[in-house]
Amino acid sequence: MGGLMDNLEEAATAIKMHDNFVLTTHINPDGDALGSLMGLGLALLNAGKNAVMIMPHPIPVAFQFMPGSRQVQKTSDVLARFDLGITLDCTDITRAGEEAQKVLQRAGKLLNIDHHISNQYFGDLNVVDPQAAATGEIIYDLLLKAKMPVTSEIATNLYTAIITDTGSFQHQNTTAKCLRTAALLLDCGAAHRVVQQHLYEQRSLESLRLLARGLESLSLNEEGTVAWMTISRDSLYSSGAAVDDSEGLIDYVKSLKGVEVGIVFKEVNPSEIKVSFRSNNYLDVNKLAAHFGGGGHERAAGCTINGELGDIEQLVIRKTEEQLFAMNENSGGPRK
Ligand SMILES: [Mn+2]
Repeated sequence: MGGLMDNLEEAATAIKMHDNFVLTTHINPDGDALGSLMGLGLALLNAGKNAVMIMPHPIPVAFQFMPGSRQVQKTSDVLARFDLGITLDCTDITRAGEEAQKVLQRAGKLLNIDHHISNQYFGDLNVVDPQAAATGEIIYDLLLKAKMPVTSEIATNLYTAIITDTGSFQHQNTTAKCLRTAALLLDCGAAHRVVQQHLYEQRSLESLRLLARGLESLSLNEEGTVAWMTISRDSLYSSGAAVDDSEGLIDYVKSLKGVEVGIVFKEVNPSEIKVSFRSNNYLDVNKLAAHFGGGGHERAAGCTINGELGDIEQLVIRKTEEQLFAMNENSGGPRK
C-alpha cells in the first residue's frame, strides 16, 4: 500500500516507464475533471508518449476554451489496448461511464488519481488525497515529481481545476498549499483572465432566468439552518434553460445568512431527482448523501433519487434536519 507520497512517487515512475496511455474522467465533467484530464494528457503528449484522452460525450461548450479540448476523443471510437489506464477525479470506476470502463479494463494497469474522501481505491495504484482541493492540484505535484514541464497550456488546465473546485478560492478546501499551487501555475503562464471570463462571464439569458425561477422557489426550514431550491421540469421549460444551466445555483442557497446546509433539487428527468448538498461549517454532507446512495466531500456532495419531486424534498429535508439535530445534541449546541 504505502503512504500517499510513496504512491505519488510510484505513479510518477509508472508514467515515466510507460508509453501508451488512456485517460478519462467522470461523466458530467466539471472544471477539475477536465482540467486534470487535459493537464495530464497534454503533459504526456508533450513528452512524446501516446496518450489518448477519452470522454463519452462532447466537452461542454463552457469548457471548450480549455487547451486540449479538441484532442479529446469519443470513447466509443477508441478500440485500442493501452499499457496504463488513468482515471481522474472519479470516486469509483463506474463514474467514468460504461464504455470507458471497458476501455480501462482492457488496459494493462489502472491508475486512480482523485481527491474525494469517498474514493473506492479501485485502481492497481491509487493516488487519493482528500486534503487536495482539486485533483488538478495532485496532477501538478505528479508532474513535478515526474520532472515533466508545466507549459502555459497545462497550467491553464490545472488552474481551471483549482478555481472550479474551490469556487474561486471561497470554499473551505482552499488551503495555503492550494493557493501556492495556483500561484506557481500563474508563474507557469496560466491564463487567469481567460479562465475567469469563460467560467463566470459567459452566462446565457436563459440561465439567469433559471436563476430567477430558482430564487423564487427558495425555502427555509423553521430554524433557518436548512435552505433549498427546486428546479422542476416546468422551471427548466419556462426559462428555456438546459439542466447544465443550473450549475452554481447552490452557491446562492448556502449564501443565505444563518444557513448551515444548502440543497438544490433538480428534476433531471420525470421521477429522477438530482440532489446537491453544500454545508458551510460543520455538517458532513458526504455522509448525508451516502444515506441516499451518493457521496462526495464533507462540504459538497450529491446523490440521485428516483421518485416524485415533492416526496423526495420532504424525505431529504427531514433526514438533513435529523443529522443536524444529532450533531447539535452531541456537541451541546450548534457548532460555529
Ligand atoms: Mn474534483
